[in-house]
Amino acid sequence: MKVGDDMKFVLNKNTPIPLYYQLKQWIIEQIERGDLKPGDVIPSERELSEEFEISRMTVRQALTELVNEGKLVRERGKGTFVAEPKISQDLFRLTSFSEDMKSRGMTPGASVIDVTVNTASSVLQKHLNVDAEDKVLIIKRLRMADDKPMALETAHFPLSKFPGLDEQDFNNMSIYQYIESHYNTAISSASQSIEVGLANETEAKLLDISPNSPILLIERMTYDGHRQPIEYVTSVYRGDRYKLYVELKR
Ligand code: 16G
Repeated sequence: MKVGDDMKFVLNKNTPIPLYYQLKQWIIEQIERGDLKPGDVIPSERELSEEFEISRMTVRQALTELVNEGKLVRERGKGTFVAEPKISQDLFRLTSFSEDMKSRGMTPGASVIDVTVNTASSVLQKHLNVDAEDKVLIIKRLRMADDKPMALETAHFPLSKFPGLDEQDFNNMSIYQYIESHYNTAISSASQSIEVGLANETEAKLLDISPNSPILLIERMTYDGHRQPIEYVTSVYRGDRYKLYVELKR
């Protein structure tokens, strides 16, 4: 932010548009134009109120709304910064995390937290269409974009359908790509539900957010070309880094 220019003329004190709102819009414009970049520091309330010749209350209202809307982040003892932009997930396209991140010019990452093979619980028998004695592979991974944690995924796969899948190393690799190329299986469709939640201590630590931060809880069932279940996943996405996008027709 170019403090030092004659800021007081940026805001128009002779219109009915509230000053806090004008300041807020001005900051949004700076972000959209790229004059303010993710991680840039925002001057203090005192500096802004002096530059713009407005009260600190007015500055605080503008900054607080921008923090609440996720455009700025406040770090205690450090200051207020421009937030990383949110990743918009298209709800009508079935993509993998790796494809999603690559299409945005980011490097996808995966760090395995836990891998287990169990007999199918009654819930998994139903979801994956398997019997009680069938084995299910459960993979818990932290997903990253450019090395920053974005989501926690717990994926369940029927091992009878994918023999040997449990022997793979799933760090930094695409499971969808592996399944499609090694098992002659097309990942064709999925059904998904999305809910809002608050991060517990463990999730917060892994995702590098504060406990009780807003998160998106996504549950997905993925099917092959014959509408046979391939995967059941529960994921926790960072609410400060994700937004959901749909194209509507009428
Ligand atoms: C996405 C899927 C998840 C899938 C993963 C595969 C959602 C909510 N989840 O994150 O079901 O397991 O992609 O990604 O979209 P990969 O091929 O990069 O391993």
